[in-house]
Amino acid sequence: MSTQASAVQTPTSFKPRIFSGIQPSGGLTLGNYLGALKRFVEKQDEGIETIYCMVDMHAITVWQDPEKLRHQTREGAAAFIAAGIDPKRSILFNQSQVSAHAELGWIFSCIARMGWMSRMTQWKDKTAGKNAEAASLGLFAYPALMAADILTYHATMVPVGEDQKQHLELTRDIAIKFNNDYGLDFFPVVEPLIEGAATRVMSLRDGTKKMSKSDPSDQSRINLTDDADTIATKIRKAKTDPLPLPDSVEALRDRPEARNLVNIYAALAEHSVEQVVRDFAGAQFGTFKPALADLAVAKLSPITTEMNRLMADPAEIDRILGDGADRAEAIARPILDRTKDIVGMIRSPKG
Ligand code: AQP
Repeated sequence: MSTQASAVQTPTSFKPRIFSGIQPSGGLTLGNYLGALKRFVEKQDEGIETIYCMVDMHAITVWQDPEKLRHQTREGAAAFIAAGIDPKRSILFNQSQVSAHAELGWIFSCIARMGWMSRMTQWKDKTAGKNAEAASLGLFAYPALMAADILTYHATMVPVGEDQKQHLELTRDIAIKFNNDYGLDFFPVVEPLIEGAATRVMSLRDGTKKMSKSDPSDQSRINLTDDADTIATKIRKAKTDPLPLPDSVEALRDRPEARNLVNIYAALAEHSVEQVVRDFAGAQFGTFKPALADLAVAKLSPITTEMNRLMADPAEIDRILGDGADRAEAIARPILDRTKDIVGMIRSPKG
């Protein structure tokens, strides 16, 4: 993909702006925290304009219980704030409150090609072994809506985990094709920001599978709502191999479970993987796992406590999301209006 990448470059006139989102399709996991949330906070603290979203319209591409969806959306917002997102400095809202996402999503569904969509590995993974004919049209079209989420703000950078790389390439292709089709430089060609030691946190039960909030096994993940004892138990029971930790990063290559735990340690401690390997060279998992559990509890427990405090006042979370939606709408609406003009749609003269 990205075959058209050289045709239209990001003009310097696009102001640096970050957009990213998380689906409230379950409780957030350590994977969401290390791959996304923690880095969202770093970007905010670097002083870049940051827009973050609970993407509830993406969540319903598979059926969600309505009460649970509302709860998970609020809980996800609480996780953002507890992890360090300041809703005054960043914009924090839920996607369905800003209709520009759906409107631009439709326009992009008409730009994206069926062939592009059917090559998406997430679509293939989520329908593997199932009847793809019975999957929702929304699940197939998901990446076009994701492109709209990003481009309705003219965002230039998107911090994500490794699993979203292909969707961001598709976002670039949609922007490039739109710009080429209409002969102008309207949408930026976004940069994925995939950084750090834990861009792909793996399941605690299978080091070859991504840690995921919708994995049927709760033992496969650490949830941001887990208490200290649960975190320690899950780490103690995490699948490993019988060897001690090696003295080089290369020696972890064919040991997916050991590599995953080392990567998690490095990301939580904010050390390099090399340093963690140096510190624990020759250690048995009986030594390493308790050290990892202590570190995970020290880093995650304050977040869980703050999430619980925030969740005691759901009306305040709704107020924060509503305020964020108003500020998001103010950025998105003029960009959507201009898109409609470019495409040839008549808008009300009343504006
Ligand atoms: N295991 C992971 N490691 C690193 N980053 C991860 N992310 C998700 N899982 C990991 C990053 O979190 C952000 C939000 O992801 P999402 O909720 O929109 O969807 P997802 O990637 O499909 O996450 P899940 O947990 O696997 O959700 P379900 O189970 O509902 O499909 C993204 O930046 C993602 O890269």
